Amino acid sequence: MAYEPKPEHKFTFGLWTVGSRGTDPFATNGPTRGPKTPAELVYLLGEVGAYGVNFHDNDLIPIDATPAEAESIKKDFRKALADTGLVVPMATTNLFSDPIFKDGAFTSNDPTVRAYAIKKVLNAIDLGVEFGAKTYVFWGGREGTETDSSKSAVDAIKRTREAINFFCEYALDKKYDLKFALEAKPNEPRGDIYNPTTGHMLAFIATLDHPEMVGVNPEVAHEHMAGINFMHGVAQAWEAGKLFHIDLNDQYPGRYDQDLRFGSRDIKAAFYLVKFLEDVKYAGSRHFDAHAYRTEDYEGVKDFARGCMRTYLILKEKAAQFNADKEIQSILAEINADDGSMSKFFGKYSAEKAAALKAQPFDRTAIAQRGLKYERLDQLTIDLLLGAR
Ligand code: GLT
Ligand code: MN
Ligand code: MN
Repeated sequence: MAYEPKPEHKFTFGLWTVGSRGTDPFATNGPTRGPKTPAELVYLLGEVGAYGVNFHDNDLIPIDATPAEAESIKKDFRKALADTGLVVPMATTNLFSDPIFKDGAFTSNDPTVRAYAIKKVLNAIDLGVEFGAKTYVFWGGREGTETDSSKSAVDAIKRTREAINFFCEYALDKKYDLKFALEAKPNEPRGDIYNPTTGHMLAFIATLDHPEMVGVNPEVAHEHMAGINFMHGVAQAWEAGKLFHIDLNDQYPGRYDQDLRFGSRDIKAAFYLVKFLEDVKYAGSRHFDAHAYRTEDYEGVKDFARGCMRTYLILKEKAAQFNADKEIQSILAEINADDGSMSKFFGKYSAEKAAALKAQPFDRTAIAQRGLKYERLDQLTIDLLLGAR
């Protein structure tokens, strides 16, 4: 079967993604899909061919479950994993749904909220590790403000740093084989969220006690909400050795957080992203953090999940086609031509090099007049994506 998902593709979904019941802030009379248990969602993911399933603590165990209820849910979930062969590569904590987090978790002004949040994460880490998670995500959905009269933005960063440092030490103390991935978002549900982009997160990570344990989990929609080029941020994270996880979906800029099916809005951006991940041989999960339209029943949810994986695989094939296309590659070779005459000016600084460079004449006008063939290159890419090539 063409574009069939296989375990080696590492396609994963969150319980909260295929488990989304088609609600939104205006759906006050209720969702359009009935509830499914975590185990039922694992069977659904097994049916569509996913490799793994990720969860928040409370996707699996409701926040007010009794210990006996928790045990029985875990038992059913474990059986579903064994029956389907699905794995749990990533886990995370819900620090945003409960009203206690209305003004943040790690960044709340209330020390009892901050302490509760840290306790909740410690338990959630144990739960994730129990099911084999090797990556632990932090998305600070409520870590922000509507009014900046309320909080110190510097204290917010300091408190977040202290919390992440604490979790790193906890994982080391427990000898967990775990790394952490920080996920940025500019706004929603808060008016503004701290550390709003992947770039902010990368800068923040460098200030931690154990920066080697912490990377990023960039999400397509979140960077598109910020109006920036997602692939560029992913490339920067990759180059810094910090691309620990990735959340794939889609999003129209300037709108609410849509979490659309991967590649359903900006095919060109999705293509460059898949091409990047495949070219650099990114080995982590391809996690789809998206959900089906409110219009769908669970058959539609399967269509949605299959569609995410299918589009990824089609774009992967297109990336290979791009790399093998003689005309595209000859333009790229021409653009990147280098006769070596400038090599003596690059690399490590020396006083001689600087002096030689200052003495070197450049025909600025002639250089600027050279056409770069990017129109042709882009149209060839469009032809390829539209199947006209
Ligand atoms: C929530 C959010 C996502 C995060 C999840 C992890 S939860 O659905 O919209 O972007 O990745 O906490
Ligand atoms: Mn996400
Ligand atoms: Mn999102």
